[in-house]
Amino acid sequence: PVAHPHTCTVIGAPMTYGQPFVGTDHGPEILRQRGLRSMLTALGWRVEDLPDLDFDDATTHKPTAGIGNVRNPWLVGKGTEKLAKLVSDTIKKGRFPLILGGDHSIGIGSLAGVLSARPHTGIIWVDAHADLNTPAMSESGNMHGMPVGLLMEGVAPSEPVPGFDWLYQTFRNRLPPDSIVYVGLRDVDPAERELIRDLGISAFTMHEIDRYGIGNVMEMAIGHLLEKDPNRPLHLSYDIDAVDPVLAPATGTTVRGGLTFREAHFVAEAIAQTGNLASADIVEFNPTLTNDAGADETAELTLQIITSLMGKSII
Ligand code: HAR
Ligand code: MN
Ligand code: MN
Ligand code: MN
Repeated sequence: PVAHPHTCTVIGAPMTYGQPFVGTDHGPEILRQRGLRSMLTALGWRVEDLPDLDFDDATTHKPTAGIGNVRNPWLVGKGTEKLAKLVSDTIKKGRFPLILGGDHSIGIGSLAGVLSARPHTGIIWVDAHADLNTPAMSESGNMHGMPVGLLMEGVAPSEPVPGFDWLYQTFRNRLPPDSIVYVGLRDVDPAERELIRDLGISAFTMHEIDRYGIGNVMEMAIGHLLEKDPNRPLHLSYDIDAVDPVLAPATGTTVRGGLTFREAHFVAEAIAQTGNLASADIVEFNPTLTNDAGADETAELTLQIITSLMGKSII
């Protein structure tokens, strides 16, 4: 089964400002060089490949430093505004946005765009981390730890972070806590843990994956999102650090004890098989943080995961 619709718009989102390292900006170009387009074509997709978004032009006219506890809010804010508009427009044209990170702060733009075009979307967040921080909660100030927090109903700050006025004007839809499921968590901040418990957010951590197996976990995760509406559109946000760092070393915040090779693929295959997947991002690949072999291996794995989520089945 192939995910729908049939035209896929590849959106390069080479963001680095949501975390401390350069290098995540090379993700889109490397995946393209390794044959992303032909691989999508082979799966039956018509591909619209856009030039990467430019996230550097904001540096010339806005303050770039941290504000309060948040690092690079203007740069992340202006960049994710562009992404939100593009994602929303792409969906309204009936196309499948495939968003290539970049660090996970781009999730602010993806979620805002998806929720604007299709407010009822269910979100699958595959990550070692919950990314549920708000500026007030965050211990690091890095915005790649905040995309879910900034978009969730009842969690999002009532006043905009500097650079995020757009999120309080045109893109005001928020995500109800029961409209997201986490898969693969293993490094959650105390304040995030408290929110997950208090709001009853559905979370399948590595513990549940060990306990029930990835097959049952994906059935429960997808079941949670589709129980009221089997036709509900789904958005997948896949942080490559969900995968065990032995397999995916080229990423900024590795945490041991992650998804195995097959678990990493199964997650993508199970979501593709629903037929409901309507948009996706894959983020946090950083080829500069390890040796060449590690970067190659991570790039190849990322490409294979994309292939699986875009509909490749084994037979
Ligand atoms: N929770 C920590 C923070 O907010 C670590 C976040 C690390 N994030 C990512 N994204 N790589 O998942 O700073
Ligand atoms: Mn640049
Ligand atoms: Mn993440
Ligand atoms: Mn992560």
